[in-house]
Order: sequence, then C-alpha cells, then structure tokens
Amino acid sequence: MATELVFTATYCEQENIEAWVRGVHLHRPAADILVVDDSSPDETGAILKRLQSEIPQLTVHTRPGKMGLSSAHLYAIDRGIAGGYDRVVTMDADGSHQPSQIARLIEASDSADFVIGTRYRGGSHQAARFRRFLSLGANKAARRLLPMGLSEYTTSFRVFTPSAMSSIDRATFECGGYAFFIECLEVMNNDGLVLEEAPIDFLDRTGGKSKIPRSQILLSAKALLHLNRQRRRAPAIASGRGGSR
Ligand SMILES: Nc1nc2c(ncn2[C@@H]2O[C@H](COP(=O)(O)OP(=O)(O)O)[C@@H](O)[C@H]2O)c(=O)[nH]1
Ligand SMILES: [Mg+2]
Repeated sequence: MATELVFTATYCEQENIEAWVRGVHLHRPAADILVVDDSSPDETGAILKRLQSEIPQLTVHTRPGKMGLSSAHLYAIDRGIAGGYDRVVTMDADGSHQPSQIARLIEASDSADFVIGTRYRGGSHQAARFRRFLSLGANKAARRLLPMGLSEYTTSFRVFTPSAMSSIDRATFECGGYAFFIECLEVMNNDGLVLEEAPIDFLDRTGGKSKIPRSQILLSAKALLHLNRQRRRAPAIASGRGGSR
C-alpha cells in the first residue's frame, strides 16, 4: 500500500480547517496529514489540537509566526522525503481545494513524476470574478513565457512523487512569495521530470479572508519575466512538451 502525506499550511483558518482535516481523513483514510500553522492568532491552533486527539494521523507543526507559504511547502517536501512517503499532496485549507478530488491527482501520478490540479483543461474555476480574472491572466502569461505543456501553473493542489520531491529538495529557489509555485514547476521541468495535470473544481474560500498581498501580483509578474530570461540564456534546457497541448 502506497504511503501518502497530505499537507496544508494555515494562517487564520478557524472557519475552514476542521472541514479540511475531516474531508482529507474521510477521503484518504490511510494518509498521514500534516498542517503547518504559523501560530494563527485565531482559534486554528486550538481546533487542530482537539482534532489531533481524535485523528492520530494528524501532525501539526507550529511555527513561531507568519513565515509565508513557500517555506511551509518546502517543509512538507522535506517531511515527505524524511518519512519515505510515496506521495506528498499539497493543498489550501480554505475550501478552495476539495479533498474528494485528491484521488484524481493521485491516479494521474501513476504515470507521471508530478501532477498539478488544473482549472482550465477539463477543470473549473468557480471563485469570484476578480479572482478568476487574476488566475487566468497569470496562467496565460506563464503558458506563453514558460511553456511546458501545462495549462495551470499557479494553484497549489499538487502531488509529488519521490522524484519530484528530490528535484525540489535539490533546488535553490530565487523567487519568493506566490511566484515560488511557478518556479517549482520550472525546476522540475528543467530536471526533465514528467509533469501532468488532472482537472479540479476550484471554489471560493468557504470562510475567512485571503492572505495574498496585492503586491504579490506585481512580484509574480516580475518573477515570470526573470524565469523567462533564464530560459533564453540557457536555451539547451528543454521546454517540456512544448506547450503545444
Ligand atoms: N502557515 C502559513 N499558511 C499560510 C500563510 N499564508 C497563507 N497561508 C495558507 O495558505 C493557504 C492559501 O492562502 P490564501 O490566503 O487562501 O491564498 P489565496 O487562495 O491565494 O488567496 C491557506 O490555507 C492559508 O491559510 C502563511 O504565511 N503561513
Ligand atoms: Mg485561498
């Protein structure tokens, strides 16, 4: 039986975290669950503590303060390697990513090194209009500047096999913030890994507020241009499946 670690990061998710943990436990009963909480100043920590007494598969790693998403995701990959897991699944805890759809991504990972949930090729984006507009713009730009056969670059609903985990583990990341999620794909593509997609239905967060600072929009655009420049300087690197799908 393959071993799975399902991970999310939380900052002030008191309205959503219980449903996420219960949903993951229901749909992936054999999986271990990891939450990296940055000492959320709301009830998130207390809720997780209560859930831990009921669900032994749940581990909570509490960091001293808000340290951002990229380091939380790198920690999960590190735990995946250290624990010898066959798969690490990463998700948001706010209700946008549905635990019932983990199975699709896991299935697609049978024939790939890495799988990302796509809202574009067979999936759907059901968030508010401004969010849909932002996601579409970022993904269109990424397809053009960093073609690698994917339609989705930005969402964090992903599955890493051991080869993907070690590719990420070996890399040095230059882009912080949300651009980290795009750079992860570029790193694995440069390593020649097979990157696949599986359709997901992305919903608006159930409760609470988004933590994405607006400044990240500009920073992500700058990061995309930077990664594109790097590609042009090193043209020998394959552009995956050529973005022709
Ligand atoms: N641990 C941790 N989690 C975070 C941080 N920022 C966001 N998150 C979590 O990351 C996920 C995505 O964040 P969200 O605010 O929904 O971003 P958006 O969907 O891009 O608007 C949620 O589960 C958040 O609680 C952070 O600095 N630290
Ligand atoms: Mg969100």
